[in-house]
This record gives sequence, structure tokens and C-alpha cells, in this order.
Amino acid sequence: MNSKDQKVLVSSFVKEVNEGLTAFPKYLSSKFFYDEVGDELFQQIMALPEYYLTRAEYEIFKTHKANIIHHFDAKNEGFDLIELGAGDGKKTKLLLEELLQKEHNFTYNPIDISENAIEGLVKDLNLEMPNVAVQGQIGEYFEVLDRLKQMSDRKKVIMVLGSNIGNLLHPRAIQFLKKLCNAMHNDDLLFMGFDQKKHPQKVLDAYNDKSGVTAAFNKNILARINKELDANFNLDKFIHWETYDPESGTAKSYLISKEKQTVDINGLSLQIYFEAWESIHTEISQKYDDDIVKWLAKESGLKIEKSFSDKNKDYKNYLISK
Ligand code: AVI
Repeated sequence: MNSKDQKVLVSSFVKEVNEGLTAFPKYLSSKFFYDEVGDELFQQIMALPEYYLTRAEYEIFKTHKANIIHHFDAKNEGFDLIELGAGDGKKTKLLLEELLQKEHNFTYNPIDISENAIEGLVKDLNLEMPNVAVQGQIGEYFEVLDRLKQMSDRKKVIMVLGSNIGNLLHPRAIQFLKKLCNAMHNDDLLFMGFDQKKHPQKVLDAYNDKSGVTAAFNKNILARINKELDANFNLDKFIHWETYDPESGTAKSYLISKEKQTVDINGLSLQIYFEAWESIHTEISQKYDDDIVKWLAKESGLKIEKSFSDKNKDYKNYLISK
């Protein structure tokens, strides 16, 4: 990450922690989960028996990879594959292998907010798939979208996997999709993962696993504030709490203060008061069905071309055009 990007991320952390913890009700953005510890915990989440999302998307890629990449480059004229929120790229590698095997002319451009994740992924790909032209970038989604416009004139396929869009409420998701639409030329495609509505218990379990990894992931945001802003949150005085509203399809994560307490955030010269059982809202993980995805696309000037599902119909990847 260049030092300007680093500064932007650091200053948005300072500003947003300040705003969120002095607001009522309190909130923190889930984008701040992903420091080195958070990245590692998220890797563990993706391997949890309860967290079906990653396996479902992997299954879709394994089963439909030939068809998917055929749509990416139907005219065989070459294209740039851009992945927003790439993480460790494990699922993407299935598509990259298929693209190499079928001798498509493409570049791979993973973009992630985590410097750690991008550096690891690029290094890893250079070793594992030296024939893939990779160029990693670090940044937040919205900010990075502007850079997309300045890329080559070749066809672009923009991927947002892992149901990452689900961390945005519908109005912000539409804002995001509109920006994507704006950055796209007529032939460009979006390929996006949307976790589907299902038995509410299955959703709740995915975000409240028995082994407590998701709880540690959620609480890590407090540990991060302790480390980076010289604060004294006692993580044992908070519990992780998950809710799911089957009507709206919104899963919400909270941290709840078990007692009345005061926390000092020295780096912000701030004292935060908590009532007993007061909450900090930390994340939303939206669940969808075809109608909701169609509506989001329409509101954003986009249209769904095709979708791919796993056997259980837990999860879908949609091919979307302008
Ligand atoms: C990255 N994002 C889509 C994950 C999700 O499912 O909302 C993050 C996550 N939070 C708790 N578990 C996983």
C-alpha cells in the first residue's frame, strides 16, 4: 500500500470509531474487522462447519467453472478480471486455472482493503500460477472504483464474491452497484455472490458458531481499538450477539456490554460510557432471493443475465450486465 492509501485508511478508522462510539445507538463498521488478527480469524470462519457460504460458492465454481468462464470471455477477445475484496483468492484460483487451461487472454487484478491479504495473494499466485498476469491493489471499494475507469479499454469482468455485498444495507448496496455500473462499458460484466434466504437457524448458526471464532472475530474490533487507539476495552465484559430477521433477510451482529462501564480511548481523548446491556452494532450480513437481487440490479441500471446455484440452493452467483 502506498503511504497515501495507508493514511486514508488510518484516518477513516479514527474518524469512524469516534463517530460510531459517540452516536446513539452505538455502532462500528465491519470493514474495520480486517487487521492481521481479523484476517486470520476470517480464514478460520471460512473453514467452520457452520459457515456454509464459502463451501457453497466453491461448489458452484467447481461445478460450473467452464460455463462461467465461457460467459466471461464469450468472444475470446481477452479481458481484465477484477476482484473486489479478494481475500485469499482460494475460490478464484479455480476460475484462473480454468482460464489458463482454455488459453484465454486475461489479467487478474485483486483489490482488497487488507494489505496483508493482497500481499499474500500476489506472492502466492506468482509462485503457484506464474503464467497469470497479476496486479494487486489495496483500497476501499468505493474509492477503488474510480481507479477502474482509468484501466485499459479491454473488456472488464468485475467480481465481488463471498456475499461481500451483504455487508451493505440495500441503499448503500444500490449506491455501490450504481458506481460499478458507471465504471462499466457496455460489454463489461459483473459476477457477484449473494447468500440466499434459508432456514433462519442455519443463518444464525453461521454467525454464532459453537467454537466461538465468530465471537472472537467480532470482539477483535475492540482489541484493534485498544491496540491502535490506546484504549482499555475489557473484551470479557462484552458478549457477541447475533439476530436474523427472516422478513428483511438481515442478519445483524452486536457487541453487548454485560455491565455499566467506562472505557478510555486515549488516542481520541475520549471516554465512552456503557449502560448495562447497551449494544454496539458491528455488522450486517444481508440474505437475498432472486426478486431482491433483480430489484437491486434494476435500481442500479443493471440486469441479471444468468445465475448459478449450489445443490442446496443456499447461495447464488449472478452474472450481471449493464
Ligand atoms: C465478509 N462477509 C461477507 C462475511 C459475512 O458473512 O458477512 C463476514 C463475516 N462475519 C461473520 N462471519 C463472517
